[in-house]
Amino acid sequence: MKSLAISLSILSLVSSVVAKTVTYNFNVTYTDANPDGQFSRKVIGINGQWPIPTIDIEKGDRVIVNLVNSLPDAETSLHFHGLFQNGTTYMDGPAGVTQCPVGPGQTITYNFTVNQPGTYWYHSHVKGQYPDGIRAPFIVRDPKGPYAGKYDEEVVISLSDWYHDENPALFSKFLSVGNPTGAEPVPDSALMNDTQGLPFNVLPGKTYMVRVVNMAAFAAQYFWIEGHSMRIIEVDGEYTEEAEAEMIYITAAQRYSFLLTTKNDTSQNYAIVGSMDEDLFDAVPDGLNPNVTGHLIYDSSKPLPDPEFVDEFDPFDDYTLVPFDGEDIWENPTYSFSLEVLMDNLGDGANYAFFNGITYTPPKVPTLYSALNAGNLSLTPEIYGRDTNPHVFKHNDVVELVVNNNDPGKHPFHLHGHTFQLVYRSDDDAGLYNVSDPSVTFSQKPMRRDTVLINPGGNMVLRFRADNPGVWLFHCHIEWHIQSGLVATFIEAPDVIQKTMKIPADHLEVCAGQNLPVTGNAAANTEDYLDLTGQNLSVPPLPAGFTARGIVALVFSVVAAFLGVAAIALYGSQELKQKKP
Ligand SMILES: *[C@@H]1O[C@H](CO)[C@@H](O)[C@H](O)[C@H]1NC(C)=O
Ligand SMILES: *[C@@H]1O[C@H](CO)[C@@H](O)[C@H](O)[C@H]1NC(C)=O
Ligand SMILES: *[C@@H]1O[C@H](CO)[C@@H](O)[C@H](O)[C@H]1NC(C)=O
Ligand SMILES: *[C@@H]1O[C@H](CO)[C@@H](O)[C@H](O)[C@H]1NC(C)=O
Ligand SMILES: *[C@@H]1O[C@H](CO)[C@@H](O)[C@H](O)[C@H]1NC(C)=O
Ligand SMILES: *[C@@H]1O[C@H](CO)[C@@H](O)[C@H](O)[C@H]1NC(C)=O
Ligand SMILES: *[C@@H]1O[C@H](CO)[C@@H](O)[C@H](O)[C@H]1NC(C)=O
Ligand SMILES: *[C@@H]1O[C@H](CO)[C@@H](O)[C@H](O)[C@H]1NC(C)=O
Ligand SMILES: *[C@@H]1O[C@H](CO)[C@@H](O)[C@H](O)[C@H]1NC(C)=O
Ligand SMILES: [Cu+2]
Repeated sequence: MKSLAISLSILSLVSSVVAKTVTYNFNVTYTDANPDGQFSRKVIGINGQWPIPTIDIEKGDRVIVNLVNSLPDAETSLHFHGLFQNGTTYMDGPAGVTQCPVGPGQTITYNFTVNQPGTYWYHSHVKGQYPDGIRAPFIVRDPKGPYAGKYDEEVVISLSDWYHDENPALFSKFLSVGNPTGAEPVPDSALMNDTQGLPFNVLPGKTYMVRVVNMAAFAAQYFWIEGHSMRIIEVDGEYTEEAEAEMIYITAAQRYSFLLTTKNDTSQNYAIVGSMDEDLFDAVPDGLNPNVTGHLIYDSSKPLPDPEFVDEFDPFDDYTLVPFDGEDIWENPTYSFSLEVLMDNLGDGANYAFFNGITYTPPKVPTLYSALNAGNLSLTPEIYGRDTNPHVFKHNDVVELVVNNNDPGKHPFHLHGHTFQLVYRSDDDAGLYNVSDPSVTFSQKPMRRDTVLINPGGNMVLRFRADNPGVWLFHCHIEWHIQSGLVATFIEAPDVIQKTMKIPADHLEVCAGQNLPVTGNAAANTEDYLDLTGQNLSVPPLPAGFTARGIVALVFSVVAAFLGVAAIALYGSQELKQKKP
């Protein structure tokens, strides 16, 4: 007993000595890159480099990122995807939510400790900026974790999609009357570790822990390694019981770690394949290669094989994963609500995304700053603005969130500040969640993760504990949909935030430097928090009786005025082909 107590106290001494501060100085600048070998373009880099650095720390470390925005013409910010920011919600990064956007020439410091092991990533959380290059893995090593000692080496592989055009140009075409069906821009290629033909040199008879991060703007990928199976041990920072998979499906923003044991035989090399899910694309452009290939190289003098043809994708189902800690379903929710997903046109003819009829529109004051200054009205959702889609939870509520996907598309939903339990997920086209349907059964040891795919026309039930006071977004991680409004704001225990947190001075200076208000409700009204006059609102709806089909007709007539009848026939047939049934 005594020697155990002593060794435990030595252990805690050692770990407090080991925890260190890791400082990154990031100067955000434009540079050029050609990662798919097809097209050189302007990208957003850091310190003149692209790809930008992978953040690589150990559990318990403090991270300091001193960020300078040297983009002459664009705002920025950084979000550390999957990190709970427990006690530091103001370091979470989304502009208009927990901070002001960092304007050209401005600086900001992110300063937080990380007590979660696992595979994460970081990216800009301003408009649709990260697909222009400002995204990279964020690794938190865990030398004392449950799988430590079960592998010889760990290695990161990032996946992403890639556009030749810059986001602002793609966005203005996407969210416009010229695109009334809301067809998302299709990526030009897929990348693996920001390149194609990635070599992964391995030794025979070893076990690697491979951390895969999908940093895509849009596309999920099927991922597999020919001739090898993967033993999944972590998703989105949560350890799982070991689960064997031949192929995984990894949405934008998800992460998987798996153990890969190499063969003893070095006579052959193997393809590593990522294949973008083309179901996500309304129309697949001619000549698109959805695949990216790398190689597991045992012997560099041997050939690098082309991937074999796969005629049906049959990926591992993440609903079957079991958390390593065996945590049971959180029973007896104290706050239950649902979010209804829909895509539709607003009065400007563009196609927007909605939760419960609301398309997210940023408030004038970052939501966290309103929460801090609203006194006891901080518990009243209305003060945060109609179109931020606010939901207020009390400290330690057990929250149950039902999501009904009334849209024929797949969406990867992400919650900041938490992992949620995926207690139920329907198949495609199951319609609305029905609690009395006897075929609906909940997982008793549901997997926890921070990003989850909802099936087309299906539904799902998520649960989490409101044990992290802060302001947290819930949104689709397809950047096109975050920009078209598929976002809700969760304000968690604002009364506790008021008692325990203070916004760092340099964050407030970012706002002051741009004359952005930091007190008041969503409309920046400081006198009466219940008076929302002047709040930012979405574009008003279409006049009654006007339908999406009417918008298509309207577009054709506008085009006709410019181009004449022959052009309309051509344009019209293209648009109609793109429209989903
Ligand atoms: C950031 O990079 C730009 C472009 O290289 C340079 O002009 C500027 O001095 C740098 N700023 C800092 C703080 O390093
Ligand atoms: C980071 O935060 C810690 C804890 O609040 C503080 O002691 C430290 O001075 C901060 N460091 C920087 C560079 O802001
Ligand atoms: C992928 O890139 C990361 C970050 O640069 C690097 O640490 C890792 O080793 C690369 N993976 C492979 C298989 O080369
Ligand atoms: C590789 O060789 C080792 C040692 O001989 C053996 O234990 C192991 O099972 C072999 N692995 C495979 C995949 O055959
Ligand atoms: C991409 O890979 C899939 C799966 O093997 C295959 O069906 C498809 O033909 C490949 N596409 C190209 C352009 O190579
Ligand atoms: C919200 O209001 C602010 C301040 O008036 C304005 O700068 C911003 O463009 C508005 N945003 C939207 C989306 O309406
Ligand atoms: C909020 O506080 C004010 C005064 O500080 C008080 O008059 C009012 O009753 C409180 N409202 C609630 C709902 O507690
Ligand atoms: C929900 O399921 C119950 C039991 O099967 C059924 O009676 C009821 O009609 C369903 N409700 C809806 C709205 O489909
Ligand atoms: C945040 O920290 C508190 C203790 O300080 C803990 O009870 C809670 O579970 C943590 N929440 C998360 C999401 O890490
Ligand atoms: Cu989406």
